[in-house]
Amino acid sequence: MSIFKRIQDQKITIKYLDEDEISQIDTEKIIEYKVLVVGDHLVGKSSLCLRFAKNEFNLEIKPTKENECYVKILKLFDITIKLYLIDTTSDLNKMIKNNNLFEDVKGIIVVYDITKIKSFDNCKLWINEIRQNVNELIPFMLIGNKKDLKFLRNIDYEEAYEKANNKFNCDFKETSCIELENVKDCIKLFVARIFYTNLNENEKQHYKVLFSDKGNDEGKEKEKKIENNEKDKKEENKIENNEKEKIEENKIKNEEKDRNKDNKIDKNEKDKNEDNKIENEEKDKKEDNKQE
Ligand SMILES: Nc1nc2c(ncn2[C@@H]2O[C@H](COP(=O)(O)OP(=O)(O)O)[C@@H](O)[C@H]2O)c(=O)[nH]1
Ligand SMILES: [Mg+2]
Repeated sequence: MSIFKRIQDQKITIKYLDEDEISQIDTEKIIEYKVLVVGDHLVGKSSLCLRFAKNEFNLEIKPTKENECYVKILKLFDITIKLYLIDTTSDLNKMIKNNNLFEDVKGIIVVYDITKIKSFDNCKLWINEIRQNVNELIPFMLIGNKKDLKFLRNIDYEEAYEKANNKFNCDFKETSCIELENVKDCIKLFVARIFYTNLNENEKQHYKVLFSDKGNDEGKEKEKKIENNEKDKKEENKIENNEKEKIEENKIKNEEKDRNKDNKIDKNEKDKNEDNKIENEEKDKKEDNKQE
């Protein structure tokens, strides 16, 4: 089963929801994933979180003194996932002593800098130590960051890929926090991995065709069904919103009409008053003339 391949080929889409879409979710149906981002100092853990959560990049980013949490809501098939990405300090010893940190963790992202050999070598340490503190089924992902610094590269893609697959038994990607979509795509893939890892046997049967390359046609059909359901729901919402908009528009139009009517009546009154005034003045003048 190749989750990554199917997502990369755009056969599976994972979408980040915007504020509007989030407000329409049934909160009871959200599943929550806590993911830790770990690795050596200066490899780009905070930058990765910042790019993921706010789509920002900052060359002058400050060192992380306390663990920080970034939240994002994603949609995978008919599932809504609330992802808590925890940006950690770069202190492995301190981390190991903090039991709360590993509670309910669903995945670990280990980051190194492709220009710094030591940060890559230390990944073994990070992975081995953390594996002793979390459930053995929890998926890990290795990320080689700063891939934009091509001329300073010290770790080959192939070398890291091979090590991730054969030694660490985890997924592998390279990222650059300077690029716009790259980090988000990478984290989406890991979310799909966590999702699949956490399915029970029955659920696996249900989602297997969606993830598997073999069941392409059946998978596509199922995906289409889900997509159509989503579309129908959206269409319903759209119609409802259109109705609401129309009612609002009519209300404004009627108010406008009423105001115009009032103004017209006011004007007529004024005109009449003005006419009376002139008439009276005329009369007065005539009276004056007569007296003279
Ligand atoms: N060129 C480049 N610089 C990066 C990238 N990611 C982070 N940096 C820079 O690397 C430095 C350390 O980043 P930071 O996120 O604080 O690393 P952390 O200590 O692991 O959290 C900062 O100056 C970042 O701007 C990247 O993808 N490319
Ligand atoms: Mg940091």
